[in-house]
Amino acid sequence: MTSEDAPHIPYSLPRLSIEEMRQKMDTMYAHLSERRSVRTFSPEPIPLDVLERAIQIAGTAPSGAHKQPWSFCIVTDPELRARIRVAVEEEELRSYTERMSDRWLQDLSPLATDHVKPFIEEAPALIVVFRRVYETDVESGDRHPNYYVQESCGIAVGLLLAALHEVGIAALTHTPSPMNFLGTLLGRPENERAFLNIPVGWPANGTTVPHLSRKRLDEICTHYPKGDK
Ligand code: IYR
Repeated sequence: MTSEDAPHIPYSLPRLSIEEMRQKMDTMYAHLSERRSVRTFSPEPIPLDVLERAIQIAGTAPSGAHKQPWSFCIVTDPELRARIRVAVEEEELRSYTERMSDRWLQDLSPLATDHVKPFIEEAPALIVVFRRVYETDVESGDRHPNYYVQESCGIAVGLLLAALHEVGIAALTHTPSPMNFLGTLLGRPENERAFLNIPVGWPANGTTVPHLSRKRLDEICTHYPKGDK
């Protein structure tokens, strides 16, 4: 169904050969499977226009009713990052000592994380992502809801991470909790809630990552009917 005030326009995609599809997928998988969360960054500045381009890619994500309920803040200001680090470490200390269960701490132990977060100051930039829970009509001041905001922002961040990885920029999806202080420190509007803090940069020399493996295809994919392939 189309409506008169929102006309639809023609759309098509290139039709690849099956062999080309397989090859492209294999190449993309080989490349994306090299993506890792990194916690040690070189302080070298990254060109901001490259980060903006990655954010533009993130903004192509689908979203509930096309509301595009996301805002991305690029934070390079060292003084601001120092303040964010203090607030982050205060919350993380409480999380590690009071909020997280023994089971949670045990699950995290292979990652060797703790409440100390030097990457907030060492990485050349933070991309702080906010989810916009509603929009305010400029004229009437009325509030309009956004839809599937978590899902929409999650997809956008997935695209952001893939875009950064494409050009060799490492990232960490950091989730201090609670993280309301990010909205306060960055002076964000009332309709925004911090979603993720993403330090980005080149990995520091000597960076190591935990030796993790990913689930096999048959562990994450089920066919219906069962025998189909
Ligand atoms: N936010 C904390 C704890 C943490 C939680 C999960 I789940 C992780 O995958 C990693 C860390 C921190 O950043 O240390």
